[in-house]
Amino acid sequence: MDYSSEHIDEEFDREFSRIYEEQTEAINAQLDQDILFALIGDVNTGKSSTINQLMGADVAKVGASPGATSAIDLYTFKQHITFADTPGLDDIIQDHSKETLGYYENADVILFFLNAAGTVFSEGEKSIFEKIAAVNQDIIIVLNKIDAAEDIDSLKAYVKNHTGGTFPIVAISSKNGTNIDQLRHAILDILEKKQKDIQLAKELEGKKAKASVAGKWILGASVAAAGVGATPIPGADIIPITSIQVGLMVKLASLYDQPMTKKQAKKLVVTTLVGNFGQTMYRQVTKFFPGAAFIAGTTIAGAVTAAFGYSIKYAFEHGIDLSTENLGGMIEEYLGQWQKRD
Ligand SMILES: Nc1nc2c(ncn2[C@@H]2O[C@H](COP(=O)(O)OP(=O)(O)OP(=O)(O)O)[C@@H](O)[C@H]2O)c(=O)[nH]1
Ligand SMILES: [Mg+2]
Repeated sequence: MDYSSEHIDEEFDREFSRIYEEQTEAINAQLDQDILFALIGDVNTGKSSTINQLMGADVAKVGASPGATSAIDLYTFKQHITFADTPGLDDIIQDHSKETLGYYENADVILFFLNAAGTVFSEGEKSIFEKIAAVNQDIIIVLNKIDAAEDIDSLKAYVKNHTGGTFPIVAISSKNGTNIDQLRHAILDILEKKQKDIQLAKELEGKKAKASVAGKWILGASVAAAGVGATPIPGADIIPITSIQVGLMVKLASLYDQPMTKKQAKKLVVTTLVGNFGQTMYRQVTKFFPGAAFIAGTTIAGAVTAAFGYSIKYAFEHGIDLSTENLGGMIEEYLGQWQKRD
């Protein structure tokens, strides 16, 4: 069988163009967006350590008291992302200024920090939480320093009971990085609703942070493709799956700052759809997909989409040329492992 696009009919061509342009526009629309985070929490709860872990870069000073007269410190990271940091709860309590409240109202995401190794959800924390929740509901409760605390489940249950049970609570250690991925994913969930998630993802530094976002997107696309329920064979059902795969591909290209032309995108999707990979050069490679989890109980459409996503991620991470041969070979290898799974 032939990979080239000449063999795919005009209707697919038209639909592909429409999907590619729609997805590309949706991503480009995000790239001038500003993102405002508000960090709230008592002194030493690990606010600065957490945002440094989150972004994979030194955004804020750890352990140093800024000593500014204002209750709010602003850190801007790479032009579009701003962290409004409050150096302590006392400052918030004393400062009733409109300006401070404005930051809480306008924040895209509020990270409300609690120290698992201290008094969790004190009276002061409770009253500030309520004031903030009254103006902005996009709050993630960050229970930090779990490396230095015990019975984290009870602490989480306690916080949940006292906050109405509707806010995500993420237990982390910003000292050793435990569950930072989970926190990043909770943030992306909120930003996705505001169409700002790709903007944040693009600004993340470091392989690990980018890989965690890529993994989230690949899983989401794979679950969505499995939901479509079609097999990846050219026919009437390929359009929704193509749409999912093109969306995933342009997002990954944006995340890894790689060019992705319409022509290349089409070739790669067609390769995946035709499914005749016929390459054996990757067969010898053992553990080709470290960290590529197989999605339990997925359909072939889900598995192919996962294979597609993990292969593109792998190519971008390792500077491998995304030719149809390379992509086909990697997908085949992944699917071979998937078929042999338990
Ligand atoms: N054990 C433990 N210590 C932590 C953790 N996160 C931060 N710390 C320590 O707690 C202290 C305060 O950390 P920061 O990140 O500066 O906390 P902050 O909330 O930004 O502090 P202020 O800006 O002064 O309000 C530092 O000594 C950190 O090393 C953690 O997860 N576990
Ligand atoms: Mg700080």
